Amino acid sequence: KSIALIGAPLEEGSGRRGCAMGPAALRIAGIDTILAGLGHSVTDEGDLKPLPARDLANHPGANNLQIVAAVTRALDESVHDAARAGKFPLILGGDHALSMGSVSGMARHAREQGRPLFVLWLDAHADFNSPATSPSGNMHGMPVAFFCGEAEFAPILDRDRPLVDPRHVFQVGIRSVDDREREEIAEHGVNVYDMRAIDETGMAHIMHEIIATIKAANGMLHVSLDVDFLDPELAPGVGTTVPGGATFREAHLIMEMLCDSGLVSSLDLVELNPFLDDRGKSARILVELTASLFGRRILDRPTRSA
Ligand code: DIR
Ligand code: MN
Ligand code: MN
Ligand code: MN
Repeated sequence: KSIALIGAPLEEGSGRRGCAMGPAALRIAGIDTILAGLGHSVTDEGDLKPLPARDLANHPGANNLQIVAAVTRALDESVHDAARAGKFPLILGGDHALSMGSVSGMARHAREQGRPLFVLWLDAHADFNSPATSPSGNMHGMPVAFFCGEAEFAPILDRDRPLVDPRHVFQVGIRSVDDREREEIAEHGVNVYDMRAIDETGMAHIMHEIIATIKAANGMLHVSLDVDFLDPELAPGVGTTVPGGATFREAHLIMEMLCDSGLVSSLDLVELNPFLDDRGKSARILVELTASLFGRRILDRPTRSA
């Protein structure tokens, strides 16, 4: 594969400092060399330059709306451009608000290809708040509502909505949901596999189901990996840890099965806060998981699971 690394050092969506150092930490952890070592061609586009967003007024329910919108507009363009050039956009975050831009860029690309875009959201949180419902005003808790079509977000990016059909969104690892989010995800028909579902049915079963659905629709898949999807013992470098997260093997299994599926077209690595990390541990695990997605395997398997 030809992979484009796009740095998005956004931290203004998260309500605290530190995520702006995420792209640097992922580069220091060696993301380019590990992917090149797997036989891929990697180009690092450097860090994104935000586009103007001075048309937007401050909003009491959406902190730092201007800078989040400026990054969204820039990322929408660069992700779309990379995908159209036949590259795999790999976004080095940055807080989760950046997924407004990456998903909209890929949604545009998928539409031009005549294929539906699916989104796999690996996160402790549903990120389905809006300026009207958010308890915090932090926009990293809003990207799923953004691309699932909440009208309030229209001034950020002028597009046909929804950008992604909410029934094409799969959330896995969820264990912290606000009251209003609970209603919204149910109303929109988002597919949610919470931690209990993982405990009861197992990750392999869940991933088989998701992969089969996307294959049947000839879809493309965007994967968005929030560090807090992982258990905090494994990955402490994030501002919003929630106990009881995914294990090392559950996370790698997802990536290994996705690799075999051949469906993944783009990836976000988000919410890494190196200021809170333990000696680069969380940055390293993100890089290792990315390697599994791009073909690193324990042993070759003669028959690949569908
Ligand atoms: C909470 C926290 N639901 C909010 N969200 C986080 O502020 O909207 N998302 N941490 O990753
Ligand atoms: Mn473009
Ligand atoms: Mn998130
Ligand atoms: Mn989260």
